[in-house]
Amino acid sequence: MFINYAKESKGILESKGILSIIMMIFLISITPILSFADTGTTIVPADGSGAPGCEETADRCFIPYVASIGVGTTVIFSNTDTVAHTFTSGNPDDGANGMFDTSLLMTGSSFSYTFDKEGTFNYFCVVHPWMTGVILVDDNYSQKPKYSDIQLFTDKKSYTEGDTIKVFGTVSDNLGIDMSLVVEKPGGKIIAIEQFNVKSNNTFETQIKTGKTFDVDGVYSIKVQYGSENADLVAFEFHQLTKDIVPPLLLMPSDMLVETFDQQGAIVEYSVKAIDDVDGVLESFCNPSSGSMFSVGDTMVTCQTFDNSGNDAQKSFRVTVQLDVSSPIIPDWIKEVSGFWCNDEINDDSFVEAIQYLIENDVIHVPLTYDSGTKSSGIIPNWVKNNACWWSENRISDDDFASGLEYLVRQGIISV
Ligand SMILES: [Cu+2]
Repeated sequence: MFINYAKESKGILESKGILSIIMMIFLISITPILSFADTGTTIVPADGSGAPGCEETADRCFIPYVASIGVGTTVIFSNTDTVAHTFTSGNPDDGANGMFDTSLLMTGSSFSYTFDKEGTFNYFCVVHPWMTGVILVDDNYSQKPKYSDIQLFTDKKSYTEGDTIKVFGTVSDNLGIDMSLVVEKPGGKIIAIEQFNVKSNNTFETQIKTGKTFDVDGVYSIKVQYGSENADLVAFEFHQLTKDIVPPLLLMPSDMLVETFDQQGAIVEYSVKAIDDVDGVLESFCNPSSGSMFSVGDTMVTCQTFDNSGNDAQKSFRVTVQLDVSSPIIPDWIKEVSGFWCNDEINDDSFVEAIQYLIENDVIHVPLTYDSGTKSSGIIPNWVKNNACWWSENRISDDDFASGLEYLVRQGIISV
């Protein structure tokens, strides 16, 4: 603790020299300044009090400015500042009264004095007369309630993994002791205990990092205890980050049967969708891809998708491409019907109706494609009509015309 350090400081100084002085200034400058009412009181000069100005601050030039102690308490005057000061009983106007005097106290040095009688004792620094302080010695000091109201806050009401909880507040009276803090998780189990200083301006602050001990969601509480009697409580919610461990779902087509006249196989189009409980609709990747050439026989199409948390799903379906060895049978007089369409004597719908009628009644035989998985726009492409025109004029073969009809079947424009 700070007191012990101050008591030993002279010895350290004498034995270790300059390096120790530098070390000690550093240590003292980061050591919080407290008064310990029960075990003794330490009074220090405010940092930089060698220049005027501290007398206008809330803390004044000696900290604490007013030290309340009981009879028999030993006060330690410790020079934690970077310049020499004196702690001299009396006041700047009347001068030293001879009760106590540290004389010129160098940086890092301390001086102790025990107050044996009640009274109000003023003191000052001879070198810097704007520095004044008061010591109140009270015979009943130990019987006084060591009680302080506490106001306790957290910077937020809700936290999640990785957050730092800022805890801060004020006390009505500085008891000169450490404040203790306890964090409880839902169910009341203590997961953290900490001790920290109350500052000389009656405020306190500390931080709690949410770590592995924050392992359930719910309402956590922070309790601070200050002195033997008083405590305050603040609650906050904690939620773990939600982790997506559920894989996405692939929505697959049924197995497909495709007929073709082409010995190379058939172009097969299909559609695969993927959804995820967290990420919504996802992209999927299939091999072989939709719209590629499938050779005659069975092909397993394997599809895969990933959600944004790296969970994956994999599914497959079968595409069977069947070679239709029979040649398309299209009676010659159908050319006449194609000619009607070509010359706009019948419209698209009538042509489709005619072809459908002839397929259904086995007058025309074309390869069939089941469950193509694609939705047609219902519009007959120009090239199909061109084919019909050319075929009616004997400019293209029956097979070429049949491939146009096959396209219409696959698109669902002609249903069979
Ligand atoms: Cu001084």
